[in-house]
Amino acid sequence: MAQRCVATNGRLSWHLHQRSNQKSLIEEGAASEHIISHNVYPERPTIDARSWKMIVSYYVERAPQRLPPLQKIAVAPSSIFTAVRPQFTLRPPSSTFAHINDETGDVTLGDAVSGTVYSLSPQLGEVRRDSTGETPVWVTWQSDGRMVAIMGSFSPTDAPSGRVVFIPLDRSKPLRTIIGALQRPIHHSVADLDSDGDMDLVVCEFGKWTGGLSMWRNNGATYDRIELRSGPGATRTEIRDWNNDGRPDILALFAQGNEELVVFLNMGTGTFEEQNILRFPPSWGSSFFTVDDVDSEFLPMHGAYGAISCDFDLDGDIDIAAISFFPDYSEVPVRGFMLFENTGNRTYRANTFPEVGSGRWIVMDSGDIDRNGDRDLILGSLAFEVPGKDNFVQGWVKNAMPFVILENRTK
Ligand SMILES: [Ca+2]
Ligand SMILES: [Ca+2]
Ligand SMILES: [Ca+2]
Ligand SMILES: [Ca+2]
Repeated sequence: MAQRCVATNGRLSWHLHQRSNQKSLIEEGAASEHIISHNVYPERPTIDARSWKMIVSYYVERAPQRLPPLQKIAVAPSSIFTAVRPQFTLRPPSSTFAHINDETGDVTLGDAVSGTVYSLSPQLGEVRRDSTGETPVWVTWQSDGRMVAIMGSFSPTDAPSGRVVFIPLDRSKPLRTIIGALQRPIHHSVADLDSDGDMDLVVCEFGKWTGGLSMWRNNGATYDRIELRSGPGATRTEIRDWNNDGRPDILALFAQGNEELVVFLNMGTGTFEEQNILRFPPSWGSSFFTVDDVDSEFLPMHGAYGAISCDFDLDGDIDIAAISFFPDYSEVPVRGFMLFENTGNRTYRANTFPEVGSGRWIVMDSGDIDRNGDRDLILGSLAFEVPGKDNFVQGWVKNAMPFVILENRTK
């Protein structure tokens, strides 16, 4: 891992030493303004070639030839969850979110290839579809409709081609853009941050080399931007009153370059105080966080991509459901989903379901889809290349299964 990082940066540095190439690195169109104004590729090298070589050798000489193998834990078939395959199909499966509405059990699915938001009943029949443009990626429910973040471009770019839209429940009303010209927005949260009685937004613009995290203050007709942090990698936020002073604060994950968890404490009047909570090495590839009171050991899982903590088996302790988008595909069963069932004394039993290989799980949500008092799971699949294993992708495409429901058998 360390060697690969250094090699990648080495190429970048080499480019930076060829001044004539600076232009070729900058994306054309609207993205170039962002890249140039943020000085992503400086006109002149920021260090001399000799120093750069010394830095490279420092890391290469100390990097291990191989990463130490993860501790293996046995996986058993889950006695808690049973997989339910939906009749609803999409080919290829390219789910970008899969959401269970806690109040109703309704399912909302984002599909990258068709640029569509699908609404399904709790019985998984299609109720409606809304065309949104490229890659709807996050949804929140309001009383009269849904807010959806649209990335604008699935592929990395700095172009401001994303937006947040509102899809009214009333089908006679059209979909409307709430905030436009965003740099690959991948997440939004809704809360009344300025305590004036209306809902404001916090939008993560992941971007590529640039991007940012902003609060969007609701002024009635439009939203005014208050930038919290500029830079790429804003991934996810959770709004709660983290310091118990009565004002809602923003916990945010940044996952590009400076990987860290940061809290923005709400000082009122639209100002925030930024405090670092956790910082991770830039090679970790942070992708998700959730907050719960868990005394946990480190649970090994290659390519872990998302986790939900919840007492799934209703025995009074918190279990952890996790998905991996980059599992080891030579393993059977492939560890694309694991339920870490809490067995007390900080020990966990790892479960999965027999059909775990039938999708490449990229998104997950929990909710009580059958309204019987226990929490079920939905896993969304994206048929994405597995180097050297074409048969996997072909299988997923043929299967055309955009998601699976894991029905909780506790109740
Ligand atoms: Ca407000
Ligand atoms: Ca607070
Ligand atoms: Ca439990
Ligand atoms: Ca249930």
